[in-house]
Amino acid sequence: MKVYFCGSIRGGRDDVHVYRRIVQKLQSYGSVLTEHVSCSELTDRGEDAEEARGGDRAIHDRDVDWLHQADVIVAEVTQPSLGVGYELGRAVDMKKNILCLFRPWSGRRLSAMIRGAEDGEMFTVKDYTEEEVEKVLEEFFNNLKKNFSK
Ligand code: 6IA
Repeated sequence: MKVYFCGSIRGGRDDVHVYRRIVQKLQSYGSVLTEHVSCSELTDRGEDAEEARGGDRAIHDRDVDWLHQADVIVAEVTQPSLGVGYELGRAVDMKKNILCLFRPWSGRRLSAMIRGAEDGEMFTVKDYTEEEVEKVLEEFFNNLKKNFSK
């Protein structure tokens, strides 16, 4: 299974430790195409090898290509990010299976365009605390596997 993980980069890197935990768990289900999103060395500043390799156009085109390849999209949406919102919009259009993870204890309110996209089928929004992240992912992937085998 190919998993595309979305997390904030230029939107701010405060939650990178949570992204790391999510990606580690996701790797037990398949290959994570966007493992770099969880790397603490990747900053929101831009002095980054990715830029040297072709800039924002190359990043965008490669990520959209990976979105097409992905079987499932998992996004941590607590830290607002234009890039994550864009990826989710594109993924909905591609009719991908999507899980959005949000931590209400952050004091933030999730965008209505994400919360309101929940459809009980392909687009799931799950409120969670950091401590329960592995359990939440287990539940989601167990259900997903059941539906895949139908
Ligand atoms: O708007 P944001 O930067 O917060 O968007 C983050 C989302 O866009 C992530 O889920 C990534 O999949 C994607 N994305 C944004 N920037 C990059 C990137 N390098 N490499 C890969 N995916 C990206 C940019 C590094 C930059 C700080 C030079």
